[in-house]
Amino acid sequence: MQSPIRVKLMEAFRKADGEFLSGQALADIAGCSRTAVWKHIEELRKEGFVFEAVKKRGYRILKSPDRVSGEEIYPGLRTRAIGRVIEYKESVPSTQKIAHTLAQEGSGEGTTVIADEQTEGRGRLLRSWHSPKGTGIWMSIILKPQLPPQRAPQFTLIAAVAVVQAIEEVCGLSPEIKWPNDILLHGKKVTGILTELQAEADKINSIIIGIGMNVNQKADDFPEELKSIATSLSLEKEEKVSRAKLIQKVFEKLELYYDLYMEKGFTPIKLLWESYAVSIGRQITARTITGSIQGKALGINEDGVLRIQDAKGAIHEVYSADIELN
Ligand code: BTX
Repeated sequence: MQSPIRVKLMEAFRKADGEFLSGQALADIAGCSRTAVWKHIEELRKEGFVFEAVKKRGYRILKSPDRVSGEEIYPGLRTRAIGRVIEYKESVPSTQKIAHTLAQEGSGEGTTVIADEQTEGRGRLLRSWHSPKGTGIWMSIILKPQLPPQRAPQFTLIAAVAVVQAIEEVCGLSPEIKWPNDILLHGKKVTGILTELQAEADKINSIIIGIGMNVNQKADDFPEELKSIATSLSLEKEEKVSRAKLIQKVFEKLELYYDLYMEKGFTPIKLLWESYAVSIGRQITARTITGSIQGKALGINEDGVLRIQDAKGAIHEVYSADIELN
């Protein structure tokens, strides 16, 4: 648990947005003495925060370390449920595993596991997800919609729209979506989404949305086999990106579209998703576990299933596959 004084101080600094706050104002906001404020500021300095202190004006933050614990994310977070409880871990095998356990143990909707590093990050179909320390966003969000399990795949698409819009707003970049779960920048993967389920025959207990975002990796941080297919936001933007700010925006967008989906159904999400999809209208090859299908991607149906028309005019509905643009 973070000290409540510290949380209040961080919130005040976040709101001040680089402006000075006097020692007295900080003491009033945090409900403590000015000496206590000073002690907390000294502690924060040791952790990598850079403060400017000026007589009669007070303190302002010049630089914050790029961290992803609740302390950085709670201040200023404008959501009802998503990200309101954050389980932060420095290094774990996979945030998905922890989120599954938390969901089973009864953690509430919106609880999110975030790690600074994953040593066994997972993709779909037992593939691995490269999740090096201090560079990306590796997180798993628990949702508990009262829906039948068949609706679960739509959540990958809801999350994809949320991630694309968060990247647009925070970084000013324009990502595209490759069905079903890849977010691309200039044709290279910048984010992957893995949606998993805990369910009974007729109802979802929990959906675990795993989001892996490459944020501040340099080209050399990627292993050889990923160099030609993966990129990071900072490589594309050519400057460092605040992971905490981006996480907040993903939470806000995800909640917005989750609420919209629960209220109005999948149609508005489908329209948005299609507006970002790179594969629609193109010739593609879809490799499924049972074989490959070649043809034109027509779009997705109301369940989020990809529709492909082959050369003979037959229409195939694909639930899970890897897509190659021809
Ligand atoms: P996917 O199966 O679509 O993609 C996995 C493939 O992507 C790998 O086989 C590899 O080729 C490539 N890849 C691996 N790591 C990266 C990377 N960092 N950037 C770009 N490409 C990569 C995608 O699965 C779903 C990924 C979800 C990851 C999150 S992170 C938080 C949560 N915890 C966890 O273990 N997984 C999820």
